[in-house]
Amino acid sequence: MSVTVILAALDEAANIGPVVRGCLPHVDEVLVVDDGSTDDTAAIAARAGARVISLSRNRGKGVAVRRGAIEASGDVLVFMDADGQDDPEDLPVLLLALERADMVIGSRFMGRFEADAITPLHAWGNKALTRLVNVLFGAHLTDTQAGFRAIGRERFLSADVAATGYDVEVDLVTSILRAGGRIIEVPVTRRARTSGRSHLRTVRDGSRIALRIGWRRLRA
Ligand SMILES: Nc1nc2c(ncn2[C@@H]2O[C@H](COP(=O)(O)OP(=O)(O)OP(=O)(O)O)[C@@H](O)[C@H]2O)c(=O)[nH]1
Ligand SMILES: [Mg+2]
Repeated sequence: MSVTVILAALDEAANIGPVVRGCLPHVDEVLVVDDGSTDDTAAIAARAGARVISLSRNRGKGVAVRRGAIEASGDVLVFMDADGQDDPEDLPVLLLALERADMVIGSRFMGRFEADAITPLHAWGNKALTRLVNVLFGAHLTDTQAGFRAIGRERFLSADVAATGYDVEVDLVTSILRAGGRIIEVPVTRRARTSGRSHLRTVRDGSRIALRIGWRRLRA
């Protein structure tokens, strides 16, 4: 099975090089979807050894993730953050677990957060959103919002994933749960962002994700 790591990236020039170089020894392809960055993300990623797709303007993480899945050459996809918060050394654990599941999530809450990797508010918000998914979809997950995931490419492409922003994680999880698929979580280490800033806007994105979870349940 060939493996593609997909890095959705927005203005991550300061972080993306080491992430690409860290992933390359573990996989067959690293695909960066540069989403209208205004810095040198695309050039630095390409220099580090990634294949780069540059979108002409910023369309959101969900759009970038889907575009990456369509373009990837691997049979297996691994989605990771491009800001260095996910550790490429955790890749083998996710890939091994995928032999027993439809999707594997790298759970930050089963693993650990390094110092300054998350604010107390975001930790609370992530747990609340996870609980909402568990209650509405009868699941027992610990980290439904983690972007660090492995899934077969065909399985991803057949999933009902339409969200354009950070709510893309909800669509993927709920689509698999609704289809009776198996999701396994493995513990990962979540690091602090070394440079740049998070694009997540707590209230706007958090409420959008919560609404998306409710809407997906109503449609189920
Ligand atoms: N393609 C694309 N990627 C994005 C966009 N917004 C964020 N990302 C990427 O998605 C990943 C996670 O984004 P962050 O803003 O760090 O959010 P987060 O890590 O979930 O939240 P924090 O814990 O606050 O850092 C990073 O690799 C970003 O570059 C976007 O609009 N388009
Ligand atoms: Mg981040």
